Amino acid sequence: MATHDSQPLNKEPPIAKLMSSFITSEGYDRNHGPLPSAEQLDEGSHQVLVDGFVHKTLSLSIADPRDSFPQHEVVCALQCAGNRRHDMRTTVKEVDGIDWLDGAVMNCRWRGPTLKDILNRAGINLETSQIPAAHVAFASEVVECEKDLWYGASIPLERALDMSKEVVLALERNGRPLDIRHGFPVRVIVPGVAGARAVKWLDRITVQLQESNNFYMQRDYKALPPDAKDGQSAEPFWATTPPVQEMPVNSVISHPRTGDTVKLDASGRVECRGYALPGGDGGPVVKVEVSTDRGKTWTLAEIENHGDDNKWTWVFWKASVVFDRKMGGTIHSRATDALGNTQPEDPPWNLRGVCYNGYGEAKDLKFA
Ligand SMILES: Nc1nc2c(c(=O)[nH]1)N[C@H]1C(S)=C(S)[C@@H](COP(=O)(O)O)O[C@H]1N2
Ligand SMILES: [Mo]
Repeated sequence: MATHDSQPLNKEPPIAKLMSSFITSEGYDRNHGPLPSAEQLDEGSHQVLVDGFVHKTLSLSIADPRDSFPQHEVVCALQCAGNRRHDMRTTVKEVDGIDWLDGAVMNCRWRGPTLKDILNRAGINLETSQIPAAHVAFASEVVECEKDLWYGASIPLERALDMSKEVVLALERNGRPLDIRHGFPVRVIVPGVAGARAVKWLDRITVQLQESNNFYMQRDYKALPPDAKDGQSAEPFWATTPPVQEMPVNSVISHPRTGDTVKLDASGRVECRGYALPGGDGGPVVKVEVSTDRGKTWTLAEIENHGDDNKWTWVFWKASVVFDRKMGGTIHSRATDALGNTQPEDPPWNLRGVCYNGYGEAKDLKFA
């Protein structure tokens, strides 16, 4: 594990371990405050309040979402918006934030009631014309965070009400009750959307007319325009830049890695591998290409068969590439999803280094 911090706990598995299975058992950890203790999270007494613009305020025990709503299962990638920040700071310029490599992502099977069913039980109390601008806010007041007294985020109400978006209140991860690290007893899972909105240790759901006012929604997790160069010049842009929601299409090369010595076979080939992620609602990933001549020509990679529903999941890919030693040892990867979203070569730099999705890259390769 690359541990970026232990207090709060922020760490990511090494890429080979992360990619050892399609469903991730040991994923990354991203915390803006201490992990709650078991005493702070008593399954018997934990309540989730549902309030705001609803006809009936609900106070749900943990047994309620489990026993009195249909359970929905979704396999999706959960990724920190800061995944690949290291690549933005090393290929473009310095950014502000934890130096995540490409392991701040996990692909898991989540299970619990849909947020839509919960909201329907409470009843949305808004005019039709108010719905497009409304948000559903999530909060956890269990522990104090570094920059706010609680953790919170929100998503557009329309996403929550659209069954095809599969927003769930997860009680289980990979067939087991959540563990504390990943949000026990209940967390939000919003497929296609930045992990920052997947509030752990959830205790409140509010239908409201504006975004969550939590620090991590308003003053963090925004792709600020390039004119925001430092803390001071960023000031006016926090209010005018939307919070990150959908994550961009992406791919990374897990083998070989930058600086590796690779063994070419008799025909000058080497096998490379990696993962790819769809952009927002655009999944599944339908194409991954690799290039050893800095994007002049591309070779189609083979996408592994992971079953028939990969709308929200990552996919693993592999390709055998021929090296022209004169071109030097660099491989790039580029993913495209079903909606036609494709990785750009050089996405715009942003101060917080979020949503980096430039071509996947393994460079400075040496040949054996
Ligand atoms: N209550 C709470 N929820 C939270 C966070 C947090 O610090 N506190 N971090 C968020 C962020 S930024 C991410 S990327 C994911 C990380 O989830 P994980 O720790 O299960 O990997 O949880 C989100 N939910
Ligand atoms: Mo995150």
